[in-house]
Amino acid sequence: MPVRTVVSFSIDRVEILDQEGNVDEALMPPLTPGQIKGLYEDMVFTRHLDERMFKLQRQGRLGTFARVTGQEGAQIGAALALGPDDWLVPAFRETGALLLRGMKPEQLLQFWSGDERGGACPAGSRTLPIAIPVGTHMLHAVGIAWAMKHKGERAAVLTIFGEGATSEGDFSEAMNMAGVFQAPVVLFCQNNQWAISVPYAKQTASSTVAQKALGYGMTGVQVDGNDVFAVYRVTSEALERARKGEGPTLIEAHTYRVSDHTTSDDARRYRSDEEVEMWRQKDPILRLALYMRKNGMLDDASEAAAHAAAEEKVSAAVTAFEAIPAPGPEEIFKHVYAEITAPLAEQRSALMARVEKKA
Ligand SMILES: Cc1ncc(C[n+]2csc(CCOP(=O)(O)OP(=O)(O)O)c2C)c(N)n1
Repeated sequence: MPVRTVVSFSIDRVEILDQEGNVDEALMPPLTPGQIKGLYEDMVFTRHLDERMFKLQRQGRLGTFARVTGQEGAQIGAALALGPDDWLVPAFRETGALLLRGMKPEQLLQFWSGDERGGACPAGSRTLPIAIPVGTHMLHAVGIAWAMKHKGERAAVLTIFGEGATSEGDFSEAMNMAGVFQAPVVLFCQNNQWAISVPYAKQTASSTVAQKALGYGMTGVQVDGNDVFAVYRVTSEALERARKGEGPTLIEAHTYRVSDHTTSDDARRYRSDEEVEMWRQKDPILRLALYMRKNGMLDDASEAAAHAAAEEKVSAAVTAFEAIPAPGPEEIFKHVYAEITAPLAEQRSALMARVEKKA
């Protein structure tokens, strides 16, 4: 019998906005100038907050956190595609997406200062808390999506994770469940090239993350993650397919982690300055600003005003964060179980007795 090809595949990569600020008009999503301005302001604010958080951490006023500089286009473009009935299930590097979902910046600062009360879901928004364990939340996302399918809700789930998370067993389980049960979920991988010090080439032998979708019977697409228009378009289309019952999608947003992995890392020990500089040229905010300038939406004065407004908003958030009264020691027993277990209740009593004795 002759050998036949039973499957062959190709993966699309979507790009709309280039490094010079030009767009492919045929693919440009229908965003108004007001929406584009809003998008720009959100990205600028996220960058300013990230930079201030870094300074606060170095001053000992904030704990270890994962920076987002360079990834604003990917996560804000994706979150912008969510509707009010959709869910966001984030990992730990999603500052921009969380802000877009209504999380107050002071609450984010509270979380990264180690105060668990800051981990609460933003009120009125279908958004799960930050997930520090790599990859576990992808399963929660598929579970929510599957439940929504059972309930007949016309909404979808967006979950964001890094390419390192695709090496976890959880990724395979989530992808398999999503494919088999046609769950209305969009699995959004921010492939930022590095999982701490592990480069993409040592993470997987697959030439793209997107092609992994095919093994699970779902659509896979790669997008330029530093092109906010392309990310918004691809994510909007994937979410709409999911809402219509047309199944899940794996999106690979090709981007770069410009900063260290976290404030506890020094990326200069494992990657070159040239590589970082090359990606700085692809900066998502710079690119959007060039487009806006070409189209009469931005000039020197409005650019400076946007940065000044962002800085002011950041300062207000820091003031609000530092005015939050510190949590009491009993707080460490909360936020894990809805009802405290007997052994934990015993430990809490013992701790509180010691605290009172010392006081
Ligand atoms: C289950 C688990 N294993 C290990 C870690 C330690 N850890 C934190 S982030 C990280 C790398 C994650 O890389 P990636 O998924 O690509 O996301 P990125 O940090 O690049 O955004 C590791 C190994 C963890 N938090 N959870």
